[in-house]
Amino acid sequence: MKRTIAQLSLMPYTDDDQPWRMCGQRIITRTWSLVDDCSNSLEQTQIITVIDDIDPELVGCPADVTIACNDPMPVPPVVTATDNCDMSPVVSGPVSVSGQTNDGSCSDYTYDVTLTWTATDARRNTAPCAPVVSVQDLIIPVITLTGPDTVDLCVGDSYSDMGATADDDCFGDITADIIVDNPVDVNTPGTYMVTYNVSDPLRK
Ligand SMILES: [Ca+2]
Ligand SMILES: [Ca+2]
Repeated sequence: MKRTIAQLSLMPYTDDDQPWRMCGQRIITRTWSLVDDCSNSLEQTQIITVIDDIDPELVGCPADVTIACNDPMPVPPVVTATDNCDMSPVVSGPVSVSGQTNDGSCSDYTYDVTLTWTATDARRNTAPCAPVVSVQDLIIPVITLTGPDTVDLCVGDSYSDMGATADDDCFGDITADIIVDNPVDVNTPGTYMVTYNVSDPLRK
């Protein structure tokens, strides 16, 4: 009796299933054994290669964060990874790249720091994680009067403004940047308001 192709394909087979290798692939050698009614046999092997084409996933990657210029830089957390095939994907990093300058510009004080972790599985599929720490000037300067809050004068008295100082959390002493609006006229009776205004260099 002749068997049909469909019937032959139902014959049992054996697999030599090699585990996942360092190169991230699994090879199955499938051997088909056919025996007809007269004990004539035939073996045919089939090589099945299974590859890993799915990237690993990082666990514990921190989110972007904004901090003030005098805040301490956050301590990088421990970042791990999982993978669909590789039980021990490699995590490298963090690699820190800072945009901070040292040339007297605003980016000396406000800048981004990018921390990059990379997970790599045995197949060399990779997944990056690159949160950004943004260092910003979040606090306005403080003005301190050098003289008293109130000055009483008689018409004709001599008067000179005693001024003020200004300090910023990022830029330090910015007294020189104070703009004074002084409408005092000692020859005209009245109440005058002297105004001091300063902006830190980022808000000019
Ligand atoms: Ca994978
Ligand atoms: Ca400031």
